[in-house]
Amino acid sequence: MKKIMITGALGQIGTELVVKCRALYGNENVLATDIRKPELDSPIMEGPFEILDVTDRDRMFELVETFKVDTMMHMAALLSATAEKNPLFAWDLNMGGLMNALEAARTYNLKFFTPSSIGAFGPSTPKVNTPQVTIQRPTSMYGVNKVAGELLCQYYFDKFGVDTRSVRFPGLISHVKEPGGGTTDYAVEIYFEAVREGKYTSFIAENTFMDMMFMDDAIDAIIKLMEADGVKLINRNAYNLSGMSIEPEMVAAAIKEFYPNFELAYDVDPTRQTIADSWPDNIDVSCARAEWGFEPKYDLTEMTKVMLEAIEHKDKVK
Ligand code: AKB
Repeated sequence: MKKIMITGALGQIGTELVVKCRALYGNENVLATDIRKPELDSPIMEGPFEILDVTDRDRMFELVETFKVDTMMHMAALLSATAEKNPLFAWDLNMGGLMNALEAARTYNLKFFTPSSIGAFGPSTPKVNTPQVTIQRPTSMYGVNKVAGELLCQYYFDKFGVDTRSVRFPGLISHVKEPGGGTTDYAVEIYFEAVREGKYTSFIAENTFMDMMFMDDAIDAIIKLMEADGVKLINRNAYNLSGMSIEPEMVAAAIKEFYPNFELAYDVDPTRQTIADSWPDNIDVSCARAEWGFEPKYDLTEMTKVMLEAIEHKDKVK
């Protein structure tokens, strides 16, 4: 990975992935792209940035050529709840963007990463210890996009020899950038509201278990997978990943260790609850561990401490 292009650079994952890649490979070697322009004081502006609508294939190819890209990390996508509100737009953006990025990878011989999700599973998938290879019949548009995306990536690997790699991300928890439009977003909002309001109303019901992971572990996993020996990657599209399986009461209990008066209430959103109910409670990550050494560092307690401290600090320097 010498010249990396990242799409969706201003998104929840992209924001931190750009910074980490620049620290590892050099500021000038990581081209950040997004449909929106970053704020002038954004860390994204510390290296090359270009506007890119991922559905514009000519512009994407032009940037790959001009920047002499050898690795594409395609992060631009709509998340599950937003996709469910506008399924046609989700199909056009999620699938159109992915096809363009895969075509760029085929044409210019790029190494390729794009994330799949626990959203690629559905109600008929085994809910507990969900295997790497199992039934994938999702019932959300986002899930349909993710399954199609996994298959497309595998197709480009088998048919054209493109070095595609992917992971099924769980909900990702970060204090740097809040997510937008995901089903797992409650697990981020709860920390911000705990610090700012001392209470939180969850749109996901009590006892709804979903897999989650701290963003640092997610970014490390992307780098580790991309640097791994390709010969060992049997399940390259896409690996189950998780750092913890949690439900709202567990997060509240962890927060109460630091904020004893924290209060959790519920006002369940039917759309997001239906999606959450269709996803696994916890997935089996043994293939990622065995094939490329996936090893998340953060559990709920450690993550809670870091999240609360970071948000407190952020608010103080504002
Ligand atoms: C979402 O909730 O849509 C995402 C995901 C699990 O893919 N965070």
